[in-house]
Amino acid sequence: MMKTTLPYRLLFVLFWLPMAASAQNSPLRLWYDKPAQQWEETLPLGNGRLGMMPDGGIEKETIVLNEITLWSGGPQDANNYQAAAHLPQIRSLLLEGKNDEAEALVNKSFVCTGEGSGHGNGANVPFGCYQMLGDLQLHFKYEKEPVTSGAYHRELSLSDAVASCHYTVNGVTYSRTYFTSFDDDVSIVKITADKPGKLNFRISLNRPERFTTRVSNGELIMAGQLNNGTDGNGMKYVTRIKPLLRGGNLREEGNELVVDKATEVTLYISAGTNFKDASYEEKTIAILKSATQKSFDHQLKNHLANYRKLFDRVSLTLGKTVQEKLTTDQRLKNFYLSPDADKGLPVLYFQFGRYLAISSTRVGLLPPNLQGLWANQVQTPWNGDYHLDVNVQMNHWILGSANLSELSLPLADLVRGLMKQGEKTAKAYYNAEGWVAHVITNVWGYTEPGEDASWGVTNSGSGWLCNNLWDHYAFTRDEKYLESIYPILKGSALFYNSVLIEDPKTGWYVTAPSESPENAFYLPNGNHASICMGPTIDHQITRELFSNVILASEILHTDEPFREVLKLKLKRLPPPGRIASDGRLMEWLEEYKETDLKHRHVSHLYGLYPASLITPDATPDLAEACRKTLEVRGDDSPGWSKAYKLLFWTRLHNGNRAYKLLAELLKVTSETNMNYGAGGGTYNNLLSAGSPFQIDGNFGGAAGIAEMLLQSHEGYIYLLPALPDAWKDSGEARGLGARGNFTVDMKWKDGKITEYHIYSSTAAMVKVKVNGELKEITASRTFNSSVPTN
Ligand code: FUC
Repeated sequence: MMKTTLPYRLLFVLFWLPMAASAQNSPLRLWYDKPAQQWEETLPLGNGRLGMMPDGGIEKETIVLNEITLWSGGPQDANNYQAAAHLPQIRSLLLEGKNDEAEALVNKSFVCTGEGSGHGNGANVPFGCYQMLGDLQLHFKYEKEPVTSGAYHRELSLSDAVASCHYTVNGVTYSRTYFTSFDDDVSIVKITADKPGKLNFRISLNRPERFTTRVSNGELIMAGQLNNGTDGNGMKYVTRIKPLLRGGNLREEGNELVVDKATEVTLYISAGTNFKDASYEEKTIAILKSATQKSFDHQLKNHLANYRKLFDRVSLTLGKTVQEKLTTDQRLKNFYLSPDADKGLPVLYFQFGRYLAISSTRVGLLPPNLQGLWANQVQTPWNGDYHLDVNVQMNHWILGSANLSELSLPLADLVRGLMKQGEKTAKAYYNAEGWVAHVITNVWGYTEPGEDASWGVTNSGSGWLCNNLWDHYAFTRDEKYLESIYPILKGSALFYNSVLIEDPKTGWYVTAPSESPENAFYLPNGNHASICMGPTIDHQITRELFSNVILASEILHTDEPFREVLKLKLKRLPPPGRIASDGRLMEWLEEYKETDLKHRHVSHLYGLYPASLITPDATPDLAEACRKTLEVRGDDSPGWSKAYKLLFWTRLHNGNRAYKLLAELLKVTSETNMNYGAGGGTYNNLLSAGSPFQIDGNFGGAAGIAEMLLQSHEGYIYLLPALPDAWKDSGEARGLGARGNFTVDMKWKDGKITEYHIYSSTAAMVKVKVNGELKEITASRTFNSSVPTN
């Protein structure tokens, strides 16, 4: 007999239909009417391991390929085991206010041995760098001099994680479809002509160095070994390309494959490295075999299903826009001039952030690096590494609210991998317990200070990472996970517990030596220095870490004695913030004058974001000092810094200023030179510019948009805490994540919430601030609130 009652889930769907219909996103796509003119206009595709960026060229297409594990360098021990012997003297100099002399001594005796990061050019030193895998080049031959007609169209669909381009040459319409499959672990490019036999092209593979190519059995293979910085025998890699043809012939010519007179060609790209995987070569063969045995449609169907499981969790609409009829580069140009006219671009940018997160990391693999997964150079900027003084952390700030929290697990794995070396570093430099990492790390587990005191000795990198790891627990309340990261957090707390020294002037426990990331200050004698005692960020991070470890040990019923030690230490840390005579928040223990008033790092506001030590409600004076600090620092800076400032303003509940920062972040640029100052923005492909391209700005900016709509760091869920005037008319968000394992749907009109639903599979009661009123309600049981996107 047929059941007449509707299942529970379906009932919910019906109930939500009116809301779902209005929540339909406008097409979530980036699109252009010409091929990319520079790499920063090409479209990023990735499945968390393999990446590709096609430029859509008509006569020659270059597709930059990536593999997230491809690093030069190798494991090393760059600890200076004599460093700890100099620690007492460095500390005495700091206590005497002789920071310049302390810094000289740090440079001499307290940095790493060897070349460290190679001053950011570490490709050929043991630190190594993340590198591009290769350039896949397709040279198209048209029968006559190519004459284009009709429109050229190139796009990236965020709903599908598929890119495509179409154009017409000599009356034949050519189409290409590209995706990095979330089914079989291959990249795929399908090329078709709408008339039989009109595809003629050569396929070649290369990279700037360290490669050989060969063709064999209809496959093009590139292989090589990178430099490990010692004996030259570093990481090995292989890339295989197999074209499958409909019509026409495939020939081998030298080190290239040639397609003659085909109607459709599908290129399957399989690649791997021997990073933690001795059988990588066989795997690339097996994966290629599996992919080529499946039909293209089947592969695409599985790809879409797997990708959408993550992507479709959240939808957002901020109002109507006609701007999506324009190309994305034109929209970007317009947005800075009149952001209110395009309410769809922030939605696209937010969803692009979520797309980039899903595409650039994968559970069981590596977190996104400075460029996520995408690099077009051998010597990537700053080695494409993991910077621990804001950048890798910022890469993860979006995950909780974007309902993608599990994508922070690769960071937990990376951090776990730092502990062993970090324990050696803690002993070598500080004779301390626990583990530490400083400003930079790589896939090889680097924890030592960098090679220069001006930036390399910040020792809060590891504590900051731990606070990121905690955030995944805060969002999910997954106790198994908490148990798994507890040793990491405890090891980090052990380190800070054993290195803190008493500042005789105040009696507070502080770090020494350390620095406020990359910033410098003047001493009374006119010299400047970076090395200091107790920078604000260090004790904010330490406070947060100790509090988290105390809570974790209570939840896990463990380590009571250590918990008590930390509780006592907490009482002796400097307060979360102190206000200088000019009303700004103090960046250092002393009221130093910074050498650069507009410095890109605003590290001392860590307590405002990502931490919740400073809030307008609980600490209004400190919040006001943060506001003044931000005014003096100014808005113009590299992309990531603009994104950070956007986030700060959301926490100050100033939606309009956050919105202004969003427009700043989305200011179009094509600049690629390395920049530390003003002028960051966004490239035509929506990737963030420092410049050069750095993905942190994308993730930070997307996190900022979420934080304008929902915050959950104060023990309750705050709906619309920083809504800019421009978005007040109406809007709707579905599926946003909130701390406490909650999922939130909401709808607003004229700046007021008109409907909201909070779901949870574990928690029943939830506090929510809605339209100015704080109340406690019962959360519904979990419901997958994804809506179809078009
Ligand atoms: C930090 C920043 C720089 C750059 C680098 C990768 O050091 O100060 O601006 O983003 O990371």
